[in-house]
Amino acid sequence: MVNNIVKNSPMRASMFADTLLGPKITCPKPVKIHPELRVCHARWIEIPEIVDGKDGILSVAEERKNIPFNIKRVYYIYNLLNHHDVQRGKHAHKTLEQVLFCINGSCRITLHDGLETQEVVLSRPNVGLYIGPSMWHVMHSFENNCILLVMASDYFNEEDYIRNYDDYLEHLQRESIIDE
Ligand code: T46
Repeated sequence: MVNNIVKNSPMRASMFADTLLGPKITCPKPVKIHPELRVCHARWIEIPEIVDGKDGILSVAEERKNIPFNIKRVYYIYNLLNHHDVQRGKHAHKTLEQVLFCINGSCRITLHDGLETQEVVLSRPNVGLYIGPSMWHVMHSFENNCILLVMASDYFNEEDYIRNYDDYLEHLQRESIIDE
C-alpha cells in the first residue's frame, strides 16, 4: 500500500523523468588557471565541474585519473576561528604526495622548494594544488568559512614530516635536491 502511494506520486515521477531522458551533463571549458607555478614539486589540478540542469555543481576527483596517486587518506581543515592570524603547515614531507582543494571560502598557500618561494590563492572548489615531496608549505590567510580538503597518498605518519626549516634545508642537500 505504502509502495503504491510512493510509486504513483508526482514526486516519484519527477525523480525518474530526467533519468529516462538521460542526464544532461555539460562540462564547462577549462579556464586558464593563474598563476603559473614557478616552484618545483607543485602543480594545479583541475577536476570537472558537472552542471546537469539540477541546482548545484558536482565535481569529482578520481585516483590515478585526475589525482596522480592512489588516495589512502582524506582529511579536511575547517572551523578556523582565528582565521586572520592562523598559519598551518610550516613543514615539508619526505615522501607524501597531496592535493589540496579549498571547497569553501579561500586561503593562501606559500610554497617554497628550497630556492623559489611563491604564494598562491586556493579559492575554486574544482581547482586543486598538487604538492609533492620536499616542498615546504604554509597555509594562511584563511577566510572564516574556509574548508580545506586534502587527498593524500599515504596514511598519517609523523616520521614523514620535516617540521624544522634547518632540517628541511639539510634534507634537500642530503637528497641532492639543492647544492650546498
Ligand atoms: C599537510 C597540510 C596541508 C593526524 O593524527 N592525522 C592526520 O591525518 C593529520 C593530517 C594530522 N594528524 C594530527 C597530527 C597533529 O597532532 O593532527 C594534528 C595537526 O596536524 P598538523 O599540525 O600537521 O596540521 P597542519 O594543518 O599543519 O598540516 C596538515 C597535514 O598534517 C599536513 O600533512 O601537508 O595539512
